[in-house]
Amino acid sequence: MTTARLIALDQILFVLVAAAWAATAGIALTGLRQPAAAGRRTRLIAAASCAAAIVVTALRVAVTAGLAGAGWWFVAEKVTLALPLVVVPALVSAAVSLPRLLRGTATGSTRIVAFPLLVAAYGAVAGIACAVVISYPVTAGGAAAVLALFAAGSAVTWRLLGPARSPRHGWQAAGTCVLALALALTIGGGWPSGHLHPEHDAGGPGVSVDLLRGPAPAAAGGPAGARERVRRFTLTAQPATVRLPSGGGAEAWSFNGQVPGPVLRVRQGDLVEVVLRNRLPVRGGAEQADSGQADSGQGVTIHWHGYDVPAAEDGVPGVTQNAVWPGQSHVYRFRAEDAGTYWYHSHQNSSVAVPRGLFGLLVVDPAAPAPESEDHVLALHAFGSRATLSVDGAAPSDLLTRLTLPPGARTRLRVVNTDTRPVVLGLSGVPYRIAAVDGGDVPGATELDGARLHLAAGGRYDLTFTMPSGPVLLTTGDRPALLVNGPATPPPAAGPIVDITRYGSPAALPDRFDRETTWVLDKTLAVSGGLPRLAQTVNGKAWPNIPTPVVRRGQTVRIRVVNRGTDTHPMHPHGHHVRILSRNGVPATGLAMDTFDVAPGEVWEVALVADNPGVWMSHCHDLAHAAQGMEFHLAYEGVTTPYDMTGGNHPA
Ligand SMILES: [Cu+2]
Repeated sequence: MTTARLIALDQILFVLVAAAWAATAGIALTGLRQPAAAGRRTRLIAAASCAAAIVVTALRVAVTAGLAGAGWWFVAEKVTLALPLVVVPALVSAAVSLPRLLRGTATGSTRIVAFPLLVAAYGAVAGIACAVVISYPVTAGGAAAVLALFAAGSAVTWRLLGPARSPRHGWQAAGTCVLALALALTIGGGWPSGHLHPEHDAGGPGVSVDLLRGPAPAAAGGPAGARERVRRFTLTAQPATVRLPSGGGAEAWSFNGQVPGPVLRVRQGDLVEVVLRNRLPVRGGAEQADSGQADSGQGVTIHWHGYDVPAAEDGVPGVTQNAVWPGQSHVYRFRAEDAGTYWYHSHQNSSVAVPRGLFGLLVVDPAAPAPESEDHVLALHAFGSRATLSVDGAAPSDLLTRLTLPPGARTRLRVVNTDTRPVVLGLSGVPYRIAAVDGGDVPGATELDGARLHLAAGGRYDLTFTMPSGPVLLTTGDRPALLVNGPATPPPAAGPIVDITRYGSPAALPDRFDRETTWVLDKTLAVSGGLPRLAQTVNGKAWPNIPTPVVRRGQTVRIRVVNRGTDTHPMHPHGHHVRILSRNGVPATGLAMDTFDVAPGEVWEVALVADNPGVWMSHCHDLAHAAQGMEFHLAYEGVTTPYDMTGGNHPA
């Protein structure tokens, strides 16, 4: 059974275990309070229920043992806390309560029979609480809170089951529980304090991220300076309406009035200069816009997704710049050193802004002539529930898009997933190769025929093939999205999904690491936005309380990413591509990726070479997950940022 299935089964079982013990205790108490003869049948039912509870408890132990095989991260709190709290009273119930219920002995034995059953029920409920409150690593606060409630409940129950009961005991019991919880929270250190930039203390006095800029055209100079091409673009954030061919539509935010924004197509080696202007509506009217006052409407930035630009050009509000408010502008500059397929999007309120349209495509053509005569860039994006495709920056379509290509033409389709969910791609009618992943060429890309591809949110695949005489069909999910040279339609690809981590020929990978770090992803109770809430967490904490990994320039870092939750997380470290080392212990070919999809139960190991100093955002590219806490910084020693989350800066 896969780890993901074991995680799901475990979640069902811990509810079943709690229900079974609660039912057993309830039935037993009823039977024990009835006269000896009349209660006999009820007590036998309680005995049967007890046996069933023992069986489901044993099942949960077995499932936990199975999960332990996938790694300690999946079971730490279960083995140390959740299971002992139910297994120990379950064993006592089997030894003490079960024989007595079967014998029918009742009079005077209520306390000794019912107490272990009730405690087993409390233990099982405490196990559910563990799942909500505690992630990995197990925290003293969470463990103390669960233990205190369990102990208080058990103590009060022992008292209430005793001979002398009075209403006063009830109040004492309630008081004990409240005191226990308060004590537990105090021992646990209470809620962690929110800090906006933990990396401020990391490097002491150092260089500001603001100084890590791209080259200015005037400063380019040098022997090659005279031949340098500067490509200038202006992107204006403004409202627009998206009309879908099926009849639907959406009020959008756009760059230059179009969604997706313009395709920025440059050549490797070009200096790219982009002026961002914000002409989105102002909350307080034109006066406020003129004053450039912060938080006066929807702020905008541009993040170059997958392009490892100098830190100051990375477009993250509160980290590398302030959000650009309506009426304001900002200039980005970077040299297009790497050829490939990329995209850009706003990083201010990104979980709202990107789905709403503030994105576009960036293609860097190689300096040497490309072998393909046909080269098209395809953006996948969902407007609400409508999946759409845009070809070469044209208006998106939720119907089948048609394209005509000359047979025999060497063709490259650059597929960009600008959505917040992964998509399964199928290309049929022609054998093809994945020539590039996340912008980088794949060495030794083998030919695929009928195979399907899993593309992470934010990820890109370049698919290359020679256009056949017949038609070619691209499907996204179950949807026929692009038909080349119809009207005949080939059957959709239905082959197995390619394991992208094992595609291409093996790359030379680092075998020595200067640092190791583990990110355990989960959904758990954590403080986010100043309040405890069910958050998407990394190592049990949510933004801004996730500690900042600090690296030194030149270090090679091994990052282990463990997903112990039930959601898929496309992890996206800014400013770097990581080399995939392994997935679930299976060695990878070492492809370089900037967005990698960690499915439930998976363990990925990736290598990051710290070669781009800065303070970098690192987050889940399911942007709703980022907004729910799954984002943090990766900082370089000696690099500080003058920006923070005040003034309306809000990256998620
Ligand atoms: Cu996520």
